[in-house]
Amino acid sequence: MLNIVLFGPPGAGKGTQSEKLIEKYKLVHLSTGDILRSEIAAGTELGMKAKKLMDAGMLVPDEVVIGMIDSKLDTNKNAIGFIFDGFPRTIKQAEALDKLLGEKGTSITMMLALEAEKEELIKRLLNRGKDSGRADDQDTHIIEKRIEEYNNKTTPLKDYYAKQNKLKVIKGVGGIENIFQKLCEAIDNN
Ligand code: B4P
Repeated sequence: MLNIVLFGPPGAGKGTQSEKLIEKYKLVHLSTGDILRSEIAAGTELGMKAKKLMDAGMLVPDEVVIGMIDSKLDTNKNAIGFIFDGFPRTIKQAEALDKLLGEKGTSITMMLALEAEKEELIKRLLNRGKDSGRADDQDTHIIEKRIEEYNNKTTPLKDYYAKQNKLKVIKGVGGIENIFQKLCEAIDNN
């Protein structure tokens, strides 16, 4: 199986590049952000709890997102691989993912880490906020909180995957097509 963790700060291009990668490599796209937003849209209890945290730019509890991924892995038993977009975001989530995949006889192939400067991230997210209706994209302070959460809780994952020799860092600035080509090269040369 080809199992990719697409990694990066909020606005780095994870969602954007996932769309292109799933089309080319026929992988199943698992975005915890998208799953949480669909729970919010459906008005579930989980969604309502998550909304408060997401609107404040904070991470949702590990148990919640781990449970969501567990059930999605079960409903996609015949997949040839997965793109994990926005998951894992903490060491606890990464350890849980390794365990879940191990139980299914597979593992993470690589982490592709997109990098971009804070100013660029804020600009992109505020721009998306004009149309997306996402509360977390419309306020500079909330965006800064999301970046702070990323710096504190999520960046240690780079070391986690580097120690397993699975980390590939890609510059996430420039044309979307150009970044996509760099991601494809990293996958094809693996
Ligand atoms: P996510 O939905 O994962 O979203 P994101 O990090 O904000 O954005 P992404 O990186 O996918 O956006 P993209 O650059 O593609 O998370 C939202 C919230 O959900 C989190 O804050 C958290 O509360 C919660 N959550 C999700 N997963 C969780 C987990 N595992 N644990 C705990 N909590 C979790 O797009 C941004 C914009 O940039 C777009 O408008 C795009 O068009 C533009 N763009 C992309 N590439 C560009 C480029 N090269 N040049 C110019 N613009 C570009």
